[in-house]
Amino acid sequence: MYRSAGIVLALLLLAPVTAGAATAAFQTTDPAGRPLDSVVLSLIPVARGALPAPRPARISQAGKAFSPIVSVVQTGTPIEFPNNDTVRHHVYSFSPAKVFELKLYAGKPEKPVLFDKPGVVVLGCNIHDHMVAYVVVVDTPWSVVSGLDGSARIADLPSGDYLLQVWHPRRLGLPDLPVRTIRVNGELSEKVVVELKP
Ligand SMILES: [Cu+2]
Repeated sequence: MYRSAGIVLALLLLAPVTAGAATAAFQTTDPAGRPLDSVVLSLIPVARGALPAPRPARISQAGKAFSPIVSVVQTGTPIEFPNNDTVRHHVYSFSPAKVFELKLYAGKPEKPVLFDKPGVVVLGCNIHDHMVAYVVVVDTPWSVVSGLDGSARIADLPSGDYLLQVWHPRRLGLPDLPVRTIRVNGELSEKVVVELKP
């Protein structure tokens, strides 16, 4: 009696989490099969429905470097740029997807910057030429950046058809990789090979 009540309760608790939500696991490598980090993987739903609202993001500066160096955000995401260094930074972008500058500042700038157009945004600092970061802005909340071991996963993925878009900082200036269609109706595991500039 107690046991069956427990099982019913467990099923009730599980149902809302698993209903139509899968996880996509990716393994990214270079053509030689070596794990590749910093690969941006985006699953863009083919059927355009209402998407969840973008969640705020953050790119901080510490040790005269951006962190993270590679980000992917949904179109419409506000990004904060807190400066954790004692020196001041002057963050800017000339990329068509987002032209902006945060003039010489310490601490946290007053307002986040709204990334409102899809595309690749290259960030720099006027004071420290070696500082660089990349923000990939995509029309989907389902995206991820691969880790040092080349693995990445996207959770809570509703069933349906998606376009898999792939990007890497060392592909700047190269033609976009072909977009692949992926059907999600359960757990998914994909290998992704990325050719880089020599
Ligand atoms: Cu700087």
